[in-house]
Amino acid sequence: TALEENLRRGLALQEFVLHYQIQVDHQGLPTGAEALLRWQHPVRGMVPPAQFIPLAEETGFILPLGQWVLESACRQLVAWSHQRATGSWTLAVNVSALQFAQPDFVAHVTSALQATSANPTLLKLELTESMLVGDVQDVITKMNALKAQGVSFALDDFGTGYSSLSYLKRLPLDQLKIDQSFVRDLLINPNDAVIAQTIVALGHNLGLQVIAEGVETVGQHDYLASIGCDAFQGYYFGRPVPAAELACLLKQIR
Ligand code: G
Ligand code: G
Ligand code: MN
Ligand code: NA
Repeated sequence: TALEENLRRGLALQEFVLHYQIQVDHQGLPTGAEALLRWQHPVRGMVPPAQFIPLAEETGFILPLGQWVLESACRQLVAWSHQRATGSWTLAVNVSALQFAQPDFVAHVTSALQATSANPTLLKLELTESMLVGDVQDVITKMNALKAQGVSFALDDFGTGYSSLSYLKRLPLDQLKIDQSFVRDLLINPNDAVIAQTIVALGHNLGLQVIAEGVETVGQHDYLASIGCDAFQGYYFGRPVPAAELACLLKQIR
Protein backbone atom coordinates (compact mmCIF):
# COMPACT_ATOMS: atom_id res chain seq x y z
CA THR A 1 0.00 0.00 0.00
CA ALA A 2 0.96 3.65 -0.25
CA LEU A 3 1.24 3.97 3.53
CA GLU A 4 3.50 0.93 3.69
CA GLU A 5 5.74 2.40 1.00
CA ASN A 6 5.75 5.69 2.94
CA LEU A 7 6.84 3.93 6.12
CA ARG A 8 9.81 2.33 4.38
CA ARG A 9 10.78 5.63 2.80
CA GLY A 10 10.32 7.35 6.16
CA LEU A 11 12.77 5.03 7.87
CA ALA A 12 15.33 5.57 5.10
CA LEU A 13 14.85 9.35 5.33
CA GLN A 14 15.14 9.36 9.14
CA GLU A 15 11.61 10.62 9.69
CA PHE A 16 11.11 8.54 12.83
CA VAL A 17 12.00 9.98 16.21
CA LEU A 18 11.75 8.85 19.79
CA HIS A 19 10.08 11.01 22.38
CA TYR A 20 10.74 10.41 26.06
CA GLN A 21 8.28 10.48 28.93
CA ILE A 22 9.73 10.80 32.39
CA GLN A 23 9.13 8.24 35.15
CA VAL A 24 9.44 9.23 38.82
CA ASP A 25 9.77 7.35 42.10
CA HIS A 26 7.68 7.77 45.27
CA GLN A 27 9.64 10.90 46.17
CA GLY A 28 8.92 12.45 42.78
CA LEU A 29 12.52 12.03 41.67
CA PRO A 30 13.06 11.06 38.02
CA THR A 31 14.44 7.54 37.63
CA GLY A 32 14.17 7.16 33.89
CA ALA A 33 11.84 7.45 30.94
CA GLU A 34 9.77 5.52 28.41
CA ALA A 35 10.69 5.86 24.75
CA LEU A 36 7.65 6.53 22.55
CA LEU A 37 7.90 6.37 18.80
CA ARG A 38 6.76 9.25 16.57
CA TRP A 39 6.71 9.67 12.79
CA GLN A 40 7.54 13.17 11.60
CA HIS A 41 5.91 13.04 8.21
CA PRO A 42 6.90 15.92 5.89
CA VAL A 43 3.26 16.52 4.88
CA ARG A 44 1.10 14.88 7.54
CA GLY A 45 3.07 16.27 10.46
CA MET A 46 3.62 14.32 13.66
CA VAL A 47 1.90 10.95 13.19
CA PRO A 48 1.14 9.09 16.44
CA PRO A 49 2.06 5.39 16.67
CA ALA A 50 -1.57 4.26 16.88
CA GLN A 51 -1.88 5.37 13.23
CA PHE A 52 0.99 3.31 11.85
CA ILE A 53 2.02 0.57 14.30
CA PRO A 54 -0.94 -1.73 13.47
CA LEU A 55 -0.01 -1.62 9.75
CA ALA A 56 3.68 -1.95 10.56
CA GLU A 57 2.83 -5.12 12.49
CA GLU A 58 0.67 -6.54 9.68
CA THR A 59 3.34 -5.98 7.05
CA GLY A 60 6.37 -6.96 9.11
CA PHE A 61 7.80 -3.45 8.80
CA ILE A 62 7.77 -3.37 12.61
CA LEU A 63 10.89 -5.57 12.51
CA PRO A 64 13.31 -3.06 10.94
CA LEU A 65 11.46 -0.23 12.69
CA GLY A 66 11.66 -1.99 16.06
CA GLN A 67 15.37 -2.55 15.56
CA TRP A 68 15.78 1.15 14.82
CA VAL A 69 13.88 1.93 18.05
CA LEU A 70 16.13 -0.38 20.09
CA GLU A 71 19.32 1.10 18.69
CA SER A 72 18.13 4.69 19.04
CA ALA A 73 17.05 4.04 22.62
CA CYS A 74 20.43 2.51 23.43
CA ARG A 75 22.19 5.52 21.88
CA GLN A 76 20.09 7.81 24.10
CA LEU A 77 21.03 5.75 27.16
CA VAL A 78 24.70 6.27 26.34
CA ALA A 79 24.14 10.02 25.92
CA TRP A 80 22.38 10.18 29.30
CA SER A 81 25.09 8.12 30.98
CA HIS A 82 27.53 11.00 30.40
CA GLN A 83 25.34 13.48 32.30
CA ARG A 84 25.15 13.64 36.05
CA ALA A 85 21.38 14.16 36.32
CA THR A 86 20.57 11.24 34.02
CA GLY A 87 23.58 8.99 34.57
CA SER A 88 21.67 6.08 36.11
CA TRP A 89 18.36 6.54 34.31
CA THR A 90 16.64 3.49 32.95
CA LEU A 91 14.96 3.61 29.57
CA ALA A 92 11.81 1.59 28.91
CA VAL A 93 11.31 0.49 25.31
CA ASN A 94 8.08 -0.93 23.87
CA VAL A 95 8.47 -4.22 22.07
CA SER A 96 5.88 -5.48 19.60
CA ALA A 97 4.57 -9.03 19.76
CA LEU A 98 5.90 -9.85 16.29
CA GLN A 99 9.34 -8.51 17.20
CA PHE A 100 9.48 -10.53 20.40
CA ALA A 101 8.32 -13.71 18.63
CA GLN A 102 11.29 -13.69 16.22
CA PRO A 103 13.68 -16.58 16.91
CA ASP A 104 16.58 -14.10 16.85
CA PHE A 105 14.96 -11.49 19.12
CA VAL A 106 17.59 -11.99 21.83
CA ALA A 107 20.38 -11.59 19.27
CA HIS A 108 18.77 -8.39 17.97
CA VAL A 109 18.64 -6.81 21.42
CA THR A 110 22.19 -7.93 22.14
CA SER A 111 23.38 -6.45 18.88
CA ALA A 112 21.73 -3.07 19.65
CA LEU A 113 23.43 -3.07 23.07
CA GLN A 114 26.81 -4.00 21.64
CA ALA A 115 26.65 -1.63 18.66
CA THR A 116 26.05 1.30 21.03
CA SER A 117 27.96 0.11 24.11
CA ALA A 118 24.85 0.86 26.20
CA ASN A 119 24.67 -0.51 29.74
CA PRO A 120 22.17 -3.43 29.61
CA THR A 121 21.11 -2.86 33.23
CA LEU A 122 19.62 0.50 32.19
CA LEU A 123 17.47 -1.02 29.44
CA LYS A 124 13.95 -2.11 30.31
CA LEU A 125 11.79 -3.87 27.75
CA GLU A 126 8.01 -3.43 27.92
CA LEU A 127 6.07 -6.53 26.98
CA THR A 128 2.31 -6.81 26.71
CA GLU A 129 0.05 -9.59 27.83
CA SER A 130 -0.70 -10.46 24.20
CA MET A 131 2.87 -11.81 23.87
CA LEU A 132 2.42 -14.23 26.69
CA VAL A 133 -0.40 -16.35 25.32
CA GLY A 134 1.63 -18.54 22.97
CA ASP A 135 4.63 -20.65 23.90
CA VAL A 136 5.28 -19.50 27.48
CA GLN A 137 8.47 -21.51 27.77
CA ASP A 138 9.86 -19.71 24.71
CA VAL A 139 8.96 -16.36 26.31
CA ILE A 140 10.68 -17.34 29.56
CA THR A 141 13.80 -18.59 27.74
CA LYS A 142 14.15 -15.32 25.84
CA MET A 143 13.56 -13.22 28.94
CA ASN A 144 16.12 -15.19 30.94
CA ALA A 145 18.74 -14.88 28.21
CA LEU A 146 18.35 -11.10 28.28
CA LYS A 147 18.08 -10.91 32.06
CA ALA A 148 21.43 -12.72 32.24
CA GLN A 149 22.86 -9.68 30.44
CA GLY A 150 21.19 -7.30 32.90
CA VAL A 151 18.13 -6.25 30.87
CA SER A 152 14.90 -5.87 32.87
CA PHE A 153 11.25 -6.35 31.91
CA ALA A 154 7.97 -4.54 32.54
CA LEU A 155 4.50 -5.85 31.72
CA ASP A 156 2.72 -2.95 29.98
CA ASP A 157 -1.02 -2.18 29.99
CA PHE A 158 -1.45 -4.63 32.85
CA GLY A 159 -5.03 -5.64 33.49
CA THR A 160 -6.31 -5.09 29.95
CA GLY A 161 -5.17 -8.37 28.40
CA TYR A 162 -5.62 -12.05 28.91
CA SER A 163 -2.58 -13.13 30.87
CA SER A 164 -3.42 -15.75 33.45
CA LEU A 165 -2.00 -15.47 36.92
CA SER A 166 -0.30 -18.85 36.52
CA TYR A 167 1.75 -17.39 33.65
CA LEU A 168 2.45 -14.23 35.55
CA LYS A 169 4.15 -16.01 38.42
CA ARG A 170 6.42 -17.94 36.04
CA LEU A 171 7.68 -14.93 34.11
CA PRO A 172 10.94 -13.29 35.23
CA LEU A 173 9.39 -9.80 35.28
CA ASP A 174 10.64 -6.79 37.22
CA GLN A 175 7.73 -4.39 36.98
CA LEU A 176 3.96 -4.23 36.39
CA LYS A 177 2.51 -1.16 34.70
CA ILE A 178 -1.03 -0.35 35.83
CA ASP A 179 -2.85 0.54 32.62
CA GLN A 180 -3.96 4.14 32.30
CA SER A 181 -7.58 3.07 31.82
CA PHE A 182 -7.65 2.19 35.54
CA VAL A 183 -5.91 5.42 36.55
CA ARG A 184 -8.16 7.79 34.64
CA ASP A 185 -11.27 7.48 36.85
CA LEU A 186 -9.54 6.25 39.97
CA LEU A 187 -11.00 8.99 42.15
CA ILE A 188 -14.57 8.70 40.89
CA ASN A 189 -14.97 5.00 40.14
CA PRO A 190 -14.58 2.72 43.17
CA ASN A 191 -14.06 -0.29 40.87
CA ASP A 192 -10.98 1.30 39.33
CA ALA A 193 -9.64 2.14 42.78
CA VAL A 194 -10.07 -1.47 43.86
CA ILE A 195 -8.41 -2.75 40.68
CA ALA A 196 -5.43 -0.44 41.23
CA GLN A 197 -5.12 -1.62 44.86
CA THR A 198 -5.31 -5.23 43.74
CA ILE A 199 -2.62 -4.79 41.07
CA VAL A 200 -0.28 -3.13 43.58
CA ALA A 201 -0.83 -5.94 46.10
CA LEU A 202 -0.45 -8.63 43.43
CA GLY A 203 2.73 -7.07 42.08
CA HIS A 204 4.28 -6.68 45.51
CA ASN A 205 3.35 -10.22 46.51
CA LEU A 206 5.12 -11.46 43.38
CA GLY A 207 8.15 -9.33 44.24
CA LEU A 208 7.56 -6.85 41.41
CA GLN A 209 7.77 -3.10 41.34
CA VAL A 210 4.49 -1.40 40.34
CA ILE A 211 4.32 1.73 38.18
CA ALA A 212 1.15 3.62 37.27
CA GLU A 213 0.85 5.22 33.83
CA GLY A 214 -1.47 7.98 32.70
CA VAL A 215 -1.17 9.93 35.97
CA GLU A 216 -2.60 13.36 35.11
CA THR A 217 -3.48 14.93 38.46
CA VAL A 218 -2.00 15.33 41.91
CA GLY A 219 -5.09 13.59 43.29
CA GLN A 220 -4.44 10.49 41.21
CA HIS A 221 -0.81 10.53 42.28
CA ASP A 222 -1.62 10.91 45.98
CA TYR A 223 -4.15 8.09 45.90
CA LEU A 224 -1.76 5.75 44.07
CA ALA A 225 1.04 6.66 46.48
CA SER A 226 -1.25 5.96 49.43
CA ILE A 227 -1.88 2.41 48.20
CA GLY A 228 1.85 1.77 47.82
CA CYS A 229 2.45 2.31 44.12
CA ASP A 230 6.22 2.56 43.63
CA ALA A 231 6.57 4.72 40.54
CA PHE A 232 4.57 7.07 38.34
CA GLN A 233 4.36 8.23 34.73
CA GLY A 234 1.91 10.62 33.11
CA TYR A 235 1.17 14.16 31.99
CA TYR A 236 1.22 15.36 35.62
CA PHE A 237 5.00 14.79 35.57
CA GLY A 238 5.58 15.45 31.91
CA ARG A 239 4.39 14.67 28.41
CA PRO A 240 6.46 12.65 25.99
CA VAL A 241 9.01 15.12 24.57
CA PRO A 242 12.14 15.08 22.41
CA ALA A 243 15.35 14.33 24.33
CA ALA A 244 16.45 17.97 24.21
CA GLU A 245 13.23 19.13 25.89
CA LEU A 246 13.58 16.57 28.63
CA ALA A 247 16.61 18.47 29.90
CA CYS A 248 14.44 21.60 30.35
CA LEU A 249 11.77 19.57 32.11
CA LEU A 250 14.38 18.26 34.52
CA LYS A 251 15.47 21.77 35.46
CA GLN A 252 11.84 22.63 36.36
CA ILE A 253 11.50 19.56 38.57
CA ARG A 254 14.71 20.28 40.42
O1 G B 1 2.78 7.56 22.55
P1 G B 1 1.38 7.03 22.38
O2 G B 1 0.53 7.15 23.60
O3 G B 1 0.68 7.66 21.21
O4 G B 1 1.58 5.47 22.03
C1 G B 1 0.51 4.72 21.61
C2 G B 1 0.87 3.27 21.58
O5 G B 1 1.99 3.02 20.72
C3 G B 1 1.23 2.71 22.94
O6 G B 1 0.43 1.55 23.12
C4 G B 1 2.65 2.34 22.84
O7 G B 1 2.90 1.14 23.56
C5 G B 1 2.87 2.13 21.35
N1 G B 1 4.25 2.45 21.03
C6 G B 1 4.88 3.62 21.23
N2 G B 1 6.17 3.56 20.83
C7 G B 1 6.35 2.28 20.40
C8 G B 1 7.49 1.56 19.89
O8 G B 1 8.60 2.08 19.80
N3 G B 1 7.30 0.27 19.52
C9 G B 1 6.09 -0.35 19.65
N4 G B 1 5.99 -1.62 19.27
N5 G B 1 5.01 0.29 20.14
C10 G B 1 5.14 1.59 20.52
O1 G C 1 0.62 1.55 25.77
P1 G C 1 1.69 2.41 26.33
O2 G C 1 1.60 2.46 27.80
O3 G C 1 3.06 2.08 25.88
O4 G C 1 1.42 3.85 25.80
C1 G C 1 1.52 4.97 26.57
C2 G C 1 0.70 6.03 25.87
O5 G C 1 -0.01 6.83 26.82
C3 G C 1 1.54 6.95 25.04
O6 G C 1 0.90 7.12 23.82
C4 G C 1 1.51 8.25 25.80
O7 G C 1 1.56 9.36 24.92
C5 G C 1 0.17 8.19 26.52
N1 G C 1 0.18 8.88 27.78
C6 G C 1 1.23 9.08 28.59
N2 G C 1 0.88 9.76 29.70
C7 G C 1 -0.44 10.00 29.58
C8 G C 1 -1.38 10.66 30.44
O8 G C 1 -1.07 11.16 31.53
N3 G C 1 -2.66 10.70 29.99
C9 G C 1 -3.04 10.15 28.81
N4 G C 1 -4.32 10.25 28.46
N5 G C 1 -2.18 9.52 27.99
C10 G C 1 -0.89 9.44 28.37
MN1 MN D 1 4.45 1.30 27.14
NA1 NA E 1 0.22 1.16 28.63
